[in-house]
Amino acid sequence: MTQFLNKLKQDILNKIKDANNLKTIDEIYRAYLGRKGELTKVLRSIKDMPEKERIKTGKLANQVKKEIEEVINAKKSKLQTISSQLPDKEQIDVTIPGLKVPRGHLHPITLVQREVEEIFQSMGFSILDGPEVETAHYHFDALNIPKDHPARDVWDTFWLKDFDLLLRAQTSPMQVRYMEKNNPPLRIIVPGRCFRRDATDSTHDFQFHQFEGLMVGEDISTANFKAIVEEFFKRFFSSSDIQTRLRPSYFPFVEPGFEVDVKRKGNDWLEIMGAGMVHPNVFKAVGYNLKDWQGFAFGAGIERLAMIKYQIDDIRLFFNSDLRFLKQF
Ligand code: FA5
Repeated sequence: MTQFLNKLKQDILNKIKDANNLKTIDEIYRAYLGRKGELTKVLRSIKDMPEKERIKTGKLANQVKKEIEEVINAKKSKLQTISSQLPDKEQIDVTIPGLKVPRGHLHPITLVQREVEEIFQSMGFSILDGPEVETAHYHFDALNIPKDHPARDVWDTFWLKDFDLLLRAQTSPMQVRYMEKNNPPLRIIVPGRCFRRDATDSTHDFQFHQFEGLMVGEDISTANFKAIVEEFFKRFFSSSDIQTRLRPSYFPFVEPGFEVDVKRKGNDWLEIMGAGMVHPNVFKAVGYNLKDWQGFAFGAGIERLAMIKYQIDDIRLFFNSDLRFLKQF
Protein backbone atom coordinates (compact mmCIF):
# COMPACT_ATOMS: atom_id res chain seq x y z
CA MET A 1 0.00 0.00 0.00
CA THR A 2 2.88 2.34 0.80
CA GLN A 3 4.28 1.82 -2.66
CA PHE A 4 0.87 2.38 -4.23
CA LEU A 5 0.35 5.62 -2.29
CA ASN A 6 3.81 6.98 -3.22
CA LYS A 7 3.21 6.19 -6.89
CA LEU A 8 -0.24 7.82 -6.72
CA LYS A 9 1.24 10.91 -5.10
CA GLN A 10 3.91 11.22 -7.79
CA ASP A 11 1.30 10.85 -10.57
CA ILE A 12 -0.87 13.55 -9.04
CA LEU A 13 2.07 15.94 -8.57
CA ASN A 14 3.13 15.45 -12.21
CA LYS A 15 -0.37 16.20 -13.42
CA ILE A 16 -0.56 19.36 -11.30
CA LYS A 17 2.78 20.47 -12.65
CA ASP A 18 1.61 20.06 -16.26
CA ALA A 19 -1.74 21.74 -15.70
CA ASN A 20 -1.88 25.24 -17.22
CA ASN A 21 -5.39 26.35 -16.41
CA LEU A 22 -7.82 26.39 -13.52
CA LYS A 23 -10.23 24.00 -15.16
CA THR A 24 -7.60 21.23 -15.33
CA ILE A 25 -6.68 21.80 -11.68
CA ASP A 26 -10.33 21.39 -10.67
CA GLU A 27 -10.52 18.18 -12.70
CA ILE A 28 -7.42 16.82 -10.97
CA TYR A 29 -8.89 17.69 -7.57
CA ARG A 30 -12.14 15.92 -8.38
CA ALA A 31 -10.37 12.87 -9.80
CA TYR A 32 -8.28 12.27 -6.66
CA LEU A 33 -9.74 14.19 -3.76
CA GLY A 34 -13.42 14.49 -4.77
CA ARG A 35 -16.16 12.35 -3.22
CA LYS A 36 -15.38 9.48 -5.56
CA GLY A 37 -11.72 10.40 -5.96
CA GLU A 38 -8.98 7.77 -5.93
CA LEU A 39 -7.24 9.05 -2.83
CA THR A 40 -10.57 9.52 -1.07
CA LYS A 41 -11.35 5.85 -1.72
CA VAL A 42 -8.05 4.84 -0.10
CA LEU A 43 -8.80 7.02 2.91
CA ARG A 44 -12.24 5.47 3.26
CA SER A 45 -10.89 1.93 3.13
CA ILE A 46 -8.46 2.55 6.00
CA LYS A 47 -11.06 1.88 8.70
CA ASP A 48 -11.47 -1.73 7.48
CA MET A 49 -7.73 -2.51 7.54
CA PRO A 50 -5.98 -4.56 10.22
CA GLU A 51 -4.78 -2.28 13.01
CA LYS A 52 -1.06 -2.27 12.18
CA GLU A 53 -1.71 -1.57 8.55
CA ARG A 54 -4.36 0.96 9.45
CA ILE A 55 -1.99 3.14 11.51
CA LYS A 56 0.78 3.10 8.91
CA THR A 57 -1.37 3.60 5.84
CA GLY A 58 -3.60 6.12 7.58
CA LYS A 59 -0.64 8.28 8.49
CA LEU A 60 0.85 8.16 4.99
CA ALA A 61 -2.48 8.67 3.20
CA ASN A 62 -3.28 11.74 5.30
CA GLN A 63 0.18 13.17 4.65
CA VAL A 64 -0.24 12.65 0.90
CA LYS A 65 -3.69 14.26 1.03
CA LYS A 66 -2.34 17.30 2.91
CA GLU A 67 0.60 17.68 0.56
CA ILE A 68 -1.56 17.38 -2.57
CA GLU A 69 -4.02 19.95 -1.20
CA GLU A 70 -1.20 22.39 -0.53
CA VAL A 71 0.31 21.97 -4.00
CA ILE A 72 -3.13 22.31 -5.62
CA ASN A 73 -3.87 25.51 -3.68
CA ALA A 74 -0.51 27.01 -4.55
CA LYS A 75 -0.93 26.19 -8.23
CA LYS A 76 -4.47 27.53 -8.22
CA SER A 77 -3.49 30.89 -6.86
CA LYS A 78 -0.60 31.11 -9.30
CA LEU A 79 -2.96 30.44 -12.26
CA GLN A 80 -5.51 32.90 -10.86
CA THR A 81 -2.93 35.68 -10.76
CA ILE A 82 -1.90 35.02 -14.36
CA SER A 83 -5.46 34.92 -15.64
CA SER A 84 -6.42 38.12 -13.82
CA GLN A 85 -3.54 39.90 -15.53
CA LEU A 86 -4.55 38.57 -18.92
CA PRO A 87 -8.34 38.47 -19.25
CA ASP A 88 -9.65 36.22 -22.00
CA LYS A 89 -10.49 39.00 -24.41
CA GLU A 90 -7.00 40.42 -24.22
CA GLN A 91 -5.19 37.25 -24.95
CA ILE A 92 -3.21 37.74 -28.08
CA ASP A 93 -4.06 35.71 -31.14
CA VAL A 94 -1.28 36.40 -33.60
CA THR A 95 -3.24 34.76 -36.42
CA ILE A 96 -6.05 37.36 -36.45
CA PRO A 97 -5.63 39.66 -39.47
CA GLY A 98 -4.90 43.32 -38.63
CA LEU A 99 -7.60 46.02 -38.61
CA LYS A 100 -7.87 47.81 -41.92
CA VAL A 101 -7.90 51.60 -41.65
CA PRO A 102 -10.18 52.75 -44.47
CA ARG A 103 -8.35 55.20 -46.73
CA GLY A 104 -10.16 58.22 -48.06
CA HIS A 105 -9.60 59.70 -51.47
CA LEU A 106 -9.65 63.08 -53.15
CA HIS A 107 -12.93 64.93 -53.62
CA PRO A 108 -14.13 65.02 -57.27
CA ILE A 109 -13.71 68.82 -57.33
CA THR A 110 -10.08 68.51 -56.21
CA LEU A 111 -9.52 65.84 -58.87
CA VAL A 112 -10.98 68.07 -61.59
CA GLN A 113 -9.07 71.11 -60.34
CA ARG A 114 -5.78 69.19 -60.48
CA GLU A 115 -6.57 67.98 -63.98
CA VAL A 116 -7.29 71.56 -65.11
CA GLU A 117 -4.00 72.72 -63.58
CA GLU A 118 -2.03 69.98 -65.31
CA ILE A 119 -3.46 70.78 -68.75
CA PHE A 120 -2.82 74.52 -68.47
CA GLN A 121 0.63 73.97 -66.99
CA SER A 122 1.53 71.92 -70.05
CA MET A 123 0.51 74.95 -72.15
CA GLY A 124 2.89 77.23 -70.25
CA PHE A 125 0.49 78.71 -67.65
CA SER A 126 1.57 79.23 -64.01
CA ILE A 127 -0.82 78.22 -61.21
CA LEU A 128 -1.60 80.79 -58.51
CA ASP A 129 -3.72 81.01 -55.40
CA GLY A 130 -5.67 84.09 -54.28
CA PRO A 131 -7.53 85.35 -51.19
CA GLU A 132 -11.13 84.21 -50.63
CA VAL A 133 -11.85 87.46 -48.79
CA GLU A 134 -11.40 90.46 -51.07
CA THR A 135 -11.49 94.21 -50.90
CA ALA A 136 -14.04 96.17 -52.91
CA HIS A 137 -11.11 97.74 -54.75
CA TYR A 138 -9.87 94.47 -56.28
CA HIS A 139 -13.29 92.89 -56.60
CA PHE A 140 -15.02 95.90 -58.24
CA ASP A 141 -13.26 99.22 -58.77
CA ALA A 142 -10.06 97.95 -60.41
CA LEU A 143 -12.20 95.62 -62.56
CA ASN A 144 -14.01 98.61 -64.08
CA ILE A 145 -17.07 98.24 -61.85
CA PRO A 146 -17.42 101.60 -60.05
CA LYS A 147 -19.74 102.01 -57.08
CA ASP A 148 -22.78 103.12 -59.08
CA HIS A 149 -22.40 100.44 -61.79
CA PRO A 150 -25.40 98.07 -62.07
CA ALA A 151 -23.03 95.11 -62.60
CA ARG A 152 -22.16 95.36 -58.88
CA ASP A 153 -25.57 93.86 -58.14
CA VAL A 154 -24.71 90.61 -59.94
CA TRP A 155 -21.68 90.03 -57.73
CA ASP A 156 -22.99 91.85 -54.67
CA THR A 157 -22.43 89.11 -52.22
CA PHE A 158 -21.54 88.33 -48.59
CA TRP A 159 -20.03 91.44 -47.02
CA LEU A 160 -18.09 91.50 -43.80
CA LYS A 161 -20.07 94.07 -41.85
CA ASP A 162 -18.22 97.27 -40.92
CA PHE A 163 -15.25 96.41 -43.16
CA ASP A 164 -14.72 97.08 -46.82
CA LEU A 165 -14.34 93.32 -47.33
CA LEU A 166 -16.42 90.62 -49.02
CA LEU A 167 -16.27 86.91 -49.78
CA ARG A 168 -15.20 86.88 -53.42
CA ALA A 169 -17.90 86.04 -55.94
CA GLN A 170 -15.36 85.47 -58.72
CA THR A 171 -11.65 84.81 -59.13
CA SER A 172 -11.21 87.85 -61.44
CA PRO A 173 -9.70 90.12 -58.71
CA MET A 174 -6.56 87.99 -59.01
CA GLN A 175 -6.04 89.38 -62.54
CA VAL A 176 -5.49 92.79 -60.97
CA ARG A 177 -3.39 91.56 -58.04
CA TYR A 178 -1.09 89.66 -60.38
CA MET A 179 -0.72 92.35 -63.07
CA GLU A 180 0.06 94.99 -60.44
CA LYS A 181 3.18 93.07 -59.52
CA ASN A 182 4.16 91.42 -62.84
CA ASN A 183 4.79 92.64 -66.34
CA PRO A 184 3.70 90.86 -69.55
CA PRO A 185 4.11 88.55 -71.29
CA LEU A 186 2.17 86.44 -68.81
CA ARG A 187 -0.02 83.34 -68.63
CA ILE A 188 -1.70 82.40 -65.34
CA ILE A 189 -4.44 80.18 -63.97
CA VAL A 190 -6.02 80.91 -60.56
CA PRO A 191 -8.29 78.17 -59.20
CA GLY A 192 -10.28 78.79 -56.03
CA ARG A 193 -13.49 78.94 -54.08
CA CYS A 194 -16.15 81.59 -54.76
CA PHE A 195 -19.33 82.57 -52.92
CA ARG A 196 -22.59 84.04 -54.18
CA ARG A 197 -26.00 84.80 -52.86
CA ASP A 198 -27.45 82.84 -55.81
CA ALA A 199 -30.55 80.77 -55.08
CA THR A 200 -29.45 77.16 -55.31
CA ASP A 201 -30.73 74.91 -58.08
CA SER A 202 -29.31 72.03 -60.08
CA THR A 203 -26.61 74.21 -61.71
CA HIS A 204 -26.08 76.92 -59.05
CA ASP A 205 -24.76 76.74 -55.52
CA PHE A 206 -23.88 79.53 -53.07
CA GLN A 207 -20.37 78.12 -52.88
CA PHE A 208 -18.49 76.82 -55.90
CA HIS A 209 -15.08 76.84 -57.57
CA GLN A 210 -13.81 78.83 -60.52
CA PHE A 211 -10.51 79.06 -62.24
CA GLU A 212 -9.44 82.35 -63.69
CA GLY A 213 -7.27 82.40 -66.79
CA LEU A 214 -5.23 85.36 -68.00
CA MET A 215 -2.87 85.66 -70.95
CA VAL A 216 -1.31 89.01 -71.90
CA GLY A 217 1.32 89.79 -74.50
CA GLU A 218 2.06 92.06 -77.44
CA ASP A 219 -0.44 90.53 -79.86
CA ILE A 220 -2.62 88.07 -77.95
CA SER A 221 -5.97 87.90 -79.76
CA THR A 222 -9.41 86.29 -79.59
CA ALA A 223 -8.04 83.64 -81.95
CA ASN A 224 -5.48 82.65 -79.30
CA PHE A 225 -8.27 82.46 -76.71
CA LYS A 226 -10.35 80.20 -78.92
CA ALA A 227 -7.41 77.94 -79.73
CA ILE A 228 -6.43 77.57 -76.07
CA VAL A 229 -9.92 76.85 -74.68
CA GLU A 230 -10.65 74.40 -77.49
CA GLU A 231 -7.39 72.58 -76.80
CA PHE A 232 -8.24 72.57 -73.11
CA PHE A 233 -11.71 71.05 -73.69
CA LYS A 234 -10.29 68.44 -76.05
CA ARG A 235 -7.80 67.27 -73.44
CA PHE A 236 -10.11 67.61 -70.44
CA PHE A 237 -12.91 65.58 -72.01
CA SER A 238 -10.42 63.27 -73.80
CA SER A 239 -12.43 63.78 -76.98
CA SER A 240 -11.92 65.78 -80.14
CA ASP A 241 -15.62 65.95 -80.93
CA ILE A 242 -16.73 67.80 -77.81
CA GLN A 243 -19.09 70.59 -78.96
CA THR A 244 -18.56 74.12 -77.66
CA ARG A 245 -20.06 77.47 -78.60
CA LEU A 246 -19.00 81.06 -78.05
CA ARG A 247 -21.77 83.57 -77.35
CA PRO A 248 -21.37 87.35 -77.12
CA SER A 249 -21.83 88.52 -73.55
CA TYR A 250 -21.08 91.42 -71.25
CA PHE A 251 -18.62 91.76 -68.38
CA PRO A 252 -17.36 95.25 -67.42
CA PHE A 253 -13.73 94.09 -67.31
CA VAL A 254 -13.57 92.78 -70.90
CA GLU A 255 -14.32 94.15 -74.34
CA PRO A 256 -15.57 92.28 -76.32
CA GLY A 257 -17.00 89.69 -73.92
CA PHE A 258 -18.17 86.11 -74.46
CA GLU A 259 -19.64 83.14 -72.75
CA VAL A 260 -18.59 79.61 -73.58
CA ASP A 261 -21.06 76.73 -73.41
CA VAL A 262 -20.45 72.99 -73.72
CA LYS A 263 -23.01 70.51 -75.06
CA ARG A 264 -24.25 67.99 -72.51
CA LYS A 265 -25.33 64.37 -73.05
CA GLY A 266 -29.03 65.28 -73.06
CA ASN A 267 -28.31 67.68 -75.96
CA ASP A 268 -28.67 70.91 -73.96
CA TRP A 269 -25.92 73.50 -73.49
CA LEU A 270 -24.31 74.27 -70.12
CA GLU A 271 -22.53 77.57 -69.58
CA ILE A 272 -18.97 76.89 -68.46
CA MET A 273 -17.20 80.23 -68.55
CA GLY A 274 -17.29 83.97 -69.02
CA ALA A 275 -14.43 85.45 -71.02
CA GLY A 276 -13.20 88.29 -73.22
CA MET A 277 -10.36 90.60 -74.17
CA VAL A 278 -9.04 92.48 -71.12
CA HIS A 279 -10.65 95.94 -70.92
CA PRO A 280 -8.32 98.96 -71.29
CA ASN A 281 -9.57 100.30 -67.95
CA VAL A 282 -8.23 97.21 -66.18
CA PHE A 283 -4.82 97.69 -67.83
CA LYS A 284 -4.98 101.33 -66.71
CA ALA A 285 -5.78 100.32 -63.13
CA VAL A 286 -2.65 98.15 -62.96
CA GLY A 287 -0.43 100.73 -64.67
CA TYR A 288 0.16 98.99 -68.02
CA ASN A 289 0.78 101.03 -71.16
CA LEU A 290 -2.32 100.43 -73.30
CA LYS A 291 -0.42 100.67 -76.59
CA ASP A 292 1.97 97.86 -75.64
CA TRP A 293 -0.25 95.07 -74.44
CA GLN A 294 -3.39 93.11 -75.12
CA GLY A 295 -4.75 89.85 -73.83
CA PHE A 296 -7.66 87.66 -72.88
CA ALA A 297 -9.16 86.55 -69.58
CA PHE A 298 -11.71 83.93 -68.61
CA GLY A 299 -13.42 82.53 -65.52
CA ALA A 300 -14.74 78.95 -65.63
CA GLY A 301 -16.83 76.92 -63.18
CA ILE A 302 -15.07 73.76 -61.93
CA GLU A 303 -18.31 72.10 -60.70
CA ARG A 304 -19.88 72.66 -64.13
CA LEU A 305 -16.91 70.96 -65.84
CA ALA A 306 -17.13 68.04 -63.43
CA MET A 307 -20.89 67.78 -64.07
CA ILE A 308 -20.37 67.36 -67.80
CA LYS A 309 -17.39 65.04 -67.48
CA TYR A 310 -19.08 62.69 -65.00
CA GLN A 311 -22.68 63.26 -66.16
CA ILE A 312 -23.84 64.63 -62.82
CA ASP A 313 -27.19 66.35 -63.11
CA ASP A 314 -27.27 68.22 -59.78
CA ILE A 315 -24.48 70.49 -58.53
CA ARG A 316 -25.63 70.17 -54.90
CA LEU A 317 -24.39 66.57 -54.78
CA PHE A 318 -20.79 67.83 -54.52
CA PHE A 319 -21.22 69.32 -51.07
CA ASN A 320 -23.88 67.34 -49.24
CA SER A 321 -21.30 64.78 -48.06
CA ASP A 322 -23.20 61.71 -49.25
CA LEU A 323 -20.59 58.94 -49.29
CA ARG A 324 -22.62 56.90 -51.80
CA PHE A 325 -21.98 59.74 -54.26
CA LEU A 326 -18.39 60.54 -53.28
CA LYS A 327 -17.18 56.93 -53.31
CA GLN A 328 -17.85 56.72 -57.03
CA PHE A 329 -14.79 58.85 -57.86
C1 FA5 B 1 -17.68 85.56 -63.84
O1 FA5 B 1 -17.62 85.21 -62.68
C2 FA5 B 1 -16.56 86.31 -64.46
N1 FA5 B 1 -15.62 86.70 -63.47
C3 FA5 B 1 -15.93 85.48 -65.56
C4 FA5 B 1 -14.98 86.22 -66.41
C5 FA5 B 1 -13.64 86.19 -66.13
C6 FA5 B 1 -15.46 86.95 -67.50
C7 FA5 B 1 -12.73 86.90 -66.91
C8 FA5 B 1 -14.54 87.67 -68.29
C9 FA5 B 1 -13.22 87.61 -67.99
P1 FA5 B 1 -19.96 84.35 -64.32
O2 FA5 B 1 -20.73 84.99 -63.26
O3 FA5 B 1 -20.66 84.05 -65.59
O4 FA5 B 1 -18.67 85.16 -64.68
O5 FA5 B 1 -19.36 82.99 -63.75
C10 FA5 B 1 -18.41 82.24 -64.46
C11 FA5 B 1 -18.67 80.76 -64.35
O6 FA5 B 1 -18.71 80.38 -62.97
C12 FA5 B 1 -20.04 80.34 -64.88
O7 FA5 B 1 -19.99 80.15 -66.26
C13 FA5 B 1 -20.27 79.05 -64.14
O8 FA5 B 1 -19.55 78.00 -64.73
C14 FA5 B 1 -19.66 79.35 -62.79
N2 FA5 B 1 -20.69 79.80 -61.82
C15 FA5 B 1 -21.18 81.03 -61.65
N3 FA5 B 1 -22.09 81.08 -60.67
C16 FA5 B 1 -22.18 79.82 -60.18
C17 FA5 B 1 -22.94 79.20 -59.15
N4 FA5 B 1 -23.78 79.89 -58.36
N5 FA5 B 1 -22.79 77.87 -58.93
C18 FA5 B 1 -21.91 77.18 -59.69
N6 FA5 B 1 -21.16 77.70 -60.67
C19 FA5 B 1 -21.29 79.00 -60.93
